[in-house]
Amino acid sequence: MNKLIITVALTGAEASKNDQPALPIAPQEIAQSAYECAQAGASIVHLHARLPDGTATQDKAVYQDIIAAVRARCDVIIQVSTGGAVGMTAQERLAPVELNPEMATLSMGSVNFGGDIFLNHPADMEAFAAAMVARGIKPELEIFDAGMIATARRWIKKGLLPARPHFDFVLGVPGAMPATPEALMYLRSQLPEGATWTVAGIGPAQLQLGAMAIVLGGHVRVGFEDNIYFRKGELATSNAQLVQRIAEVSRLLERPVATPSEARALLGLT
Ligand code: KMH
Ligand code: ZN
Repeated sequence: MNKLIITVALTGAEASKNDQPALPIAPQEIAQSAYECAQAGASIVHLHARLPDGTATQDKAVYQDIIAAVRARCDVIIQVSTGGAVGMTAQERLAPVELNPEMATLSMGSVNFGGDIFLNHPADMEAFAAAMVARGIKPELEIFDAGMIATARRWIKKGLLPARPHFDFVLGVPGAMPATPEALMYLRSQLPEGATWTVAGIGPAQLQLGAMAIVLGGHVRVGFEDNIYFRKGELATSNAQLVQRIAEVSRLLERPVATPSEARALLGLT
């Protein structure tokens, strides 16, 4: 079986320092967290940016500061968010792509998102995909519900997305696909030929579905964006603590963890 790629979603757009005091917000905090996670076994960092007051932003300059601070510390694969936060315009969301990161997320459809709607108009998504392809950025296709894989398959056929796509199944968002083993197995059964996949379980499912993915040959995303707890009622002390745990589970299951350069080879990054 391939080595395990661990992605860490360090910050997200939703949680605050009130919810999780160790949430990294400032560029230097995010970079330090990225470094600790890389030491613990993460090979991809999924980045969101915040303003000093904690508000989510897609400001290119803030992303640039974060990326420079991460790069000064380690060689982890950088994946920027184009999801941003609910309510942002498409133009705002696309801004960090201009920094030519190795990867960027691409949400494959609209979905209820807790009490909000995470809107992804097909025309915007197509423009996002074209911008990534033109810049040689590998998209990570964010799948919140089953129909989104069907969209991805159609788009691959039409040549709008690269062959050998990489998917992220985000399971357990209230309003979207639940974080159940059955949901994961169904999504996996729908993947196109040659695809790689990772799973981002929300809350306690981060560990449970992560363990499933390790056994099934998929990859795993952990981190505060999706889960701020180590176990029920106990906040995690850091993103790195969550990375350490999933890396340990993988080693116990005899699946070694990929380094960033091994992850680049697995994902076909140049
Ligand atoms: N914050 C969510 C509304 C992504 O990063 O691409 C969207 C999100 C997805 O976080
Ligand atoms: Zn995100």
